[in-house]
Amino acid sequence: MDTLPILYSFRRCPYAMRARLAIAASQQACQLREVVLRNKPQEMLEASPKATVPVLVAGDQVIDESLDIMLWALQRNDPLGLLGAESAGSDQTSNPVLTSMLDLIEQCDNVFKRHLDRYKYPQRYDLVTGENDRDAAAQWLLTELEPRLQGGYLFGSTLMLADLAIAPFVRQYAHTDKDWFAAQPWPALHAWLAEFLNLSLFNQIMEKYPAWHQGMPRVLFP
Ligand SMILES: N[C@@H](CCC(=O)N[C@@H](CS)C(=O)NCC(=O)O)C(=O)O
Repeated sequence: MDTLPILYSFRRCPYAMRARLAIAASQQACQLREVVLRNKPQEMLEASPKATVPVLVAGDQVIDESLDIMLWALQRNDPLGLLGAESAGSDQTSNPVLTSMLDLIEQCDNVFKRHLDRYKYPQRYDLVTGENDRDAAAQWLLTELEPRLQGGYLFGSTLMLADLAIAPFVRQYAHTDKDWFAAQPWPALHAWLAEFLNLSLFNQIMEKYPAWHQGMPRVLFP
């Protein structure tokens, strides 16, 4: 068990959620270390001085970007075909679906996330209200996600990497003002988010764990 990879995680962080989703989907056993962001463990900071969660430590390898953790896990084992059917064990660049998914995820992490933060915490950005950013983020949801979701998921009729990588951020957006979100005429997006929130995979990764400290019993994940 000592050799199991260690995942530093924070339950409510959408980046950590996407990492946990991919690790759970890949059935890769890890030791989960729940982090308190204002009191990060020294062991995590030594592994990754950039000090964001999630961080995965697997032997000598330290992976401290959530998307890289997803790819690491799913390239080892992808029983749900989340990377695209032909990708198992193959070169990422030869998988056009994966390339398109990575492009959409990059837009989420750059364009959508920026507006999400400003919508959720306008005072941190010296804004009187977050409404302009709420609307700019909505524009991205409408033009980039809603049309794609006609098949049920972002890349067709089955759950894939992009759904797991993006849904935690849309969840955060929806929860910022639930009534406003529910009133928007976005049927496919509403159905997709509701289904994501109902996934047993999602409920599994939202289990609560006490904050980790050296010496406490290991928490096996998933
Ligand atoms: N690009 C990073 C971003 C991770 C990130 O920003 N995580 C936040 C929590 S949601 C964090 O750890 N922030 C540092 C802090 O709040 O101290 C990734 O994809 O893993």
